[in-house]
Amino acid sequence: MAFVGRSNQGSGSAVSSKGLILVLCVLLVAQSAAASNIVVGGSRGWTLGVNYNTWASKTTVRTRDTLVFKYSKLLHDVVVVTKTNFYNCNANRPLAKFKTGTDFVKFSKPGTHYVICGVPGHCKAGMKLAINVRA
Ligand SMILES: [Cu+2]
Repeated sequence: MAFVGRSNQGSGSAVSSKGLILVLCVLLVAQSAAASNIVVGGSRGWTLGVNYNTWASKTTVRTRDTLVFKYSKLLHDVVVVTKTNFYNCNANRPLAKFKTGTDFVKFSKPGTHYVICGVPGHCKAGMKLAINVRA
């Protein structure tokens, strides 16, 4: 009697292990296909003193993802610009502009997109992000 009891218990836990592995596989597939909110600069956010070239080189962004710019709206803003205006740090002709302090920016076209801070001096000091967005 005692032996039969253990045997049943053993086969029961083997079934739930397989079930667990199946659930984990489904979760991994779902996660890789899902859209993500990606916080620019990670825990540092959008601010002075962060190297956004380094951050961008370590970050994969896809067209389904949303970039989140987190910053103090008293100190900074977010200006989407052309390539030329990016290299010149010219925020006068924005393609888009945000200033809430938590801005959600989605680039629906693949390619390199350019974002700078429009506060005078900040772009030249390094608050500029060129991000390659993949399809
Ligand atoms: Cu700024």
